[in-house]
Amino acid sequence: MAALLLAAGATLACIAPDANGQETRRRRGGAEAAKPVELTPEQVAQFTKIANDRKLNVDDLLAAAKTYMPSGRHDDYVLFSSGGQSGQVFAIGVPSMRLLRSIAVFTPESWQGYGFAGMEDPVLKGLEINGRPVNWGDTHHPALSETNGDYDGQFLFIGDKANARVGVIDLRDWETKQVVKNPLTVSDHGAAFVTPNTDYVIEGGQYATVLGYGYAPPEEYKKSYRGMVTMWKFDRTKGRIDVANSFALELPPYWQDLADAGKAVSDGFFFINSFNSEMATGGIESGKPPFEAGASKRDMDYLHIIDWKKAEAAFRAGKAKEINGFPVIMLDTSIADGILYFAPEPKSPHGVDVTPNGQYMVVAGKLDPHVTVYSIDRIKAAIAGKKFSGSDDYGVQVLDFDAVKEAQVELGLGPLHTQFDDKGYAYTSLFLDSAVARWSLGGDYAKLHQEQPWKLVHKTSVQYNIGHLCAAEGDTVSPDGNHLISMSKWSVDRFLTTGPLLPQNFQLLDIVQPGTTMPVLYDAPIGVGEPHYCQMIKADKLNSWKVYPEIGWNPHTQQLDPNAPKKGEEGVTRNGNKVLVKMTAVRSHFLPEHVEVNQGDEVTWRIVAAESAQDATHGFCIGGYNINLSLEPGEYTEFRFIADRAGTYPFYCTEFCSALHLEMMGYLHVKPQTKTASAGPSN
Ligand code: CUK
Ligand code: CUA
Repeated sequence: MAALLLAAGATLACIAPDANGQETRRRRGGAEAAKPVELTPEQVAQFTKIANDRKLNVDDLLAAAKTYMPSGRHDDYVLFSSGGQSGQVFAIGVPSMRLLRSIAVFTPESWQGYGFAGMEDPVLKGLEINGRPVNWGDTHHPALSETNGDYDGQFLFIGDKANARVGVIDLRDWETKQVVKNPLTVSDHGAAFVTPNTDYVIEGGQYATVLGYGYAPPEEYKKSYRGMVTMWKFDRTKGRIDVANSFALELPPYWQDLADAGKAVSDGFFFINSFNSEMATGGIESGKPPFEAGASKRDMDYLHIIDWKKAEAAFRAGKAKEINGFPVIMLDTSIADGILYFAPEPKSPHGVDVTPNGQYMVVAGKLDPHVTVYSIDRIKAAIAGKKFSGSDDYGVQVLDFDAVKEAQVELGLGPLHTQFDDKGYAYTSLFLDSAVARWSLGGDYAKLHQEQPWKLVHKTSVQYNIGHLCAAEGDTVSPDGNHLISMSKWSVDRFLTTGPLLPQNFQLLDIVQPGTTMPVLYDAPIGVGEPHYCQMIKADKLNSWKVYPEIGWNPHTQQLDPNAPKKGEEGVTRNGNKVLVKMTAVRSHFLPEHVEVNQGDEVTWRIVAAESAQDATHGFCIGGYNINLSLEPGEYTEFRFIADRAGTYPFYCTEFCSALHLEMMGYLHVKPQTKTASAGPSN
């Protein structure tokens, strides 16, 4: 029996992955080479019966045919979505809408092993704020790295609104490498957005505070509170944000909202919409107008136009002032150097999105049924010609609205965010209408479509209350224009009830046909967090590793680690009360299988997954010590802990890796300090 099991284990271990791979390839090849479908009368009858039994109409059948992925067939796109308050990022295949992976960013996640590698987990350490572990995040806006304004598939950034942090994910292994905390503000909103070559990752603020974690009472709001935007320098070779070469700009205490970088003709600028230029300070409890009223009084707020190349020059010229140890270009410098201008934007807008050619900036009305379109040519001309309508309370010059405005397009109630396709259309989410509006762009885009420029073309209802939307390659210089995701926030009546808390609803819309055809094809419930934004990249742009490049690879340094134990080096050594464990993991055993330490020892444990077959992942956990690792093929991990509780601790592999996976275990023996002490959890 044992021999049989061993044989089975060996079969699974050595042959199965290859056999699976071959099988998959064969099936895919078969599907690609398939003859054109011709339905026999019997098959038509079968379809008709199924459709009628399941109450499906022809549109439903078409939607199914457009989204169904046969087993083994890969999706065309990957959607990287914010996981909202889960602190994670989700990767979803499009058009099938299948969840491919979750990536822990601001919230440790035990399956991936992130956050459960003892005291030295580098990403976990990065979550500390002022010495306090802050192990969650409110992820909002993911941003794929770009080269020449096109997604390059190398990195993904995402902002944490609650704690003003930016996470960096390396798309070679889809793991979080770095979390940076903004030293100026407690929370943010306009993160993350990248410049067209990912020179900088933009993190805009939102709720104004006293920069650098300062204090002032609300009566001193105008004098002491400030907004900010931070330009995080990205080092592509290191795959890390280079904090030492990053800087921020002080902004008036309006609530900066979303950002978008200019591209092509507008490269060198970025744009931030804002609200609460009223500088309302709320106070409903003492009879003052609540924020929701006070911050929506004025007819106009300010689109922030920032020349980041000039800002970079000012920073390099030493013109920044340090706040909480971080360089900040103060408002007077931004005004004097022509870094910052404002353009009026109607009533508490939301979102600013730059068209693929970089020519136009679209700001959605939120409380106004229009989107307002600005042109970079007009903005540049107005700055050069000094066409100002005045300045704000802080001396920032405000460009004349009519001089910079290209068009206003009436779309419906609650416009929020805008995306683009390859046919000269823009798509705007309408929160209150619960619809996606398709409208026609003008200028150079007018020749791509048959519509009148700057006109609403069509609205498709979504269910319900859409926030962001996302088109295929929709933030690049060349969007694909076939799939669009509606990130619907309410899903009442769409799915089975899951208690009082319902999932969000990602709805897939088909935007291939121009004009008024734009059907919803698929509803995908998202039962984790309230995601805000996502970006969709062509799957073949991702060059992910199938296994780590070498056995002994350290994912934090992305290189072979000199400390990684090699086969034959396994064992336990001691130096005083410091114990070093060198371990390898290979189907289906750990070596060594017994590790003996004394209570109170400081244990450093080095473990390598000595595997090179794709998906031959092991786990490693020690119950009671809060340790769980994911050991992907080739991966090396070091973790440390104090063996402060005596007892006998089975450690085991947490991934079903072979037929003898249950046997892939061992014991950590922690010998009690004194002979009288009893071992175990009751001690
Ligand atoms: S915000 Cu969520 S719907 Cu944070 Cu991008 Cu507009
Ligand atoms: Cu290794 Cu289960």
